[in-house]
Amino acid sequence: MRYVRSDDHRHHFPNGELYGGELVRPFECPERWDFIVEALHDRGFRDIVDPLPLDDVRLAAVHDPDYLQFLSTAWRQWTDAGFTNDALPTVFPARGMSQVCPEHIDGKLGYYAFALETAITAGTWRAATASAAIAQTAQKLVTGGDRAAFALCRPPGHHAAADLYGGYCFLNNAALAASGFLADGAERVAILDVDFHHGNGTQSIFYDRADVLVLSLHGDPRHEFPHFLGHADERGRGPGVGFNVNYPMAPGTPFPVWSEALTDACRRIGEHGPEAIVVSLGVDTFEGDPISSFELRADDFTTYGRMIGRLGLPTVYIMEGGYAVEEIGHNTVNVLTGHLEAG
Ligand code: 5XA
Ligand code: ZN
Repeated sequence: MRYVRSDDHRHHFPNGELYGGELVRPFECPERWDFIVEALHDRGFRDIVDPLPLDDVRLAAVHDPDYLQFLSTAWRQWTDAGFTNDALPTVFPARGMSQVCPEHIDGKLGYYAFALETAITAGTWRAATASAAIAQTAQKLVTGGDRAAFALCRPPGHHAAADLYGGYCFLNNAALAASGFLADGAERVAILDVDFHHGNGTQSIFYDRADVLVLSLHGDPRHEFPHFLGHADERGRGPGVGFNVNYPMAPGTPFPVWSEALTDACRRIGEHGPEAIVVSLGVDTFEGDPISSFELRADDFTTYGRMIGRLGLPTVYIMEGGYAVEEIGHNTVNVLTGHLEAG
């Protein structure tokens, strides 16, 4: 399996993340990438592909133009306003307030952010666009005939909606890959999100559509981030009804329970009959993850990689979350290895 990566991710590393009322070192850190690369290399994944230039037209098919304009200029607007540290929102358009985008950057940050832990820095746009290009390139490899490819994206993407950022995500890499498959001729695609957190951005981008089946296995939003989306009764809208499937699970969920949900998701994917699948691969379901609460063990990642591989579909794996940094590489590569073992 070939994989796509770029050093440009290093341009995004905020000074702090707001967590538990404190500014802490961000959980989503560059070392995550280093540990994954090391594990890939150690276990024989040495076929590295550089990303192609980002296709702006396809980016604009997923994200609103005003949002892209904001993200690409946010840091400059922030420093023009006299600020020098990470750009963080302080005010949000909550219930009963105007939903019009303000002119001052302080207001704009709150307008486009849905969560406060995610800072924008001088290099955020560069890293986010490189990450998006990685996803697009991996999709191209699979459209071109590779059975599977791994997009080593950082920053991750599944929380980013058409015009919202948060949860460490700015551009929705999985949505870009899925819409790339469609643009290159596929009629049906599935996105399977196995990250611990609900992929609220991916859900919202495809919520009205029947051509992209979106399935997400995640911590119950009553207890877990992103809290305001990801319930089982969110099934899609209009022509999209039935094409969004959520599997919220309780804190402490062990692999036997989690894998039952995956079995059901795989069955639904088979029924949908997609020409390709995009896997939002977060390994923060691991029992040792510092910000998550499922109980998957290292070998479980291999087992579920096999389950996905048995679908026998062209597959792009897109890196999402995972914060047990020393184990992230091993767990990620276990999934990829399991997939290959399934043939
Ligand atoms: O998949 N999403 C994440 O891992 C980010 C969670 C951020 C929680 N503040
Ligand atoms: Zn996550």
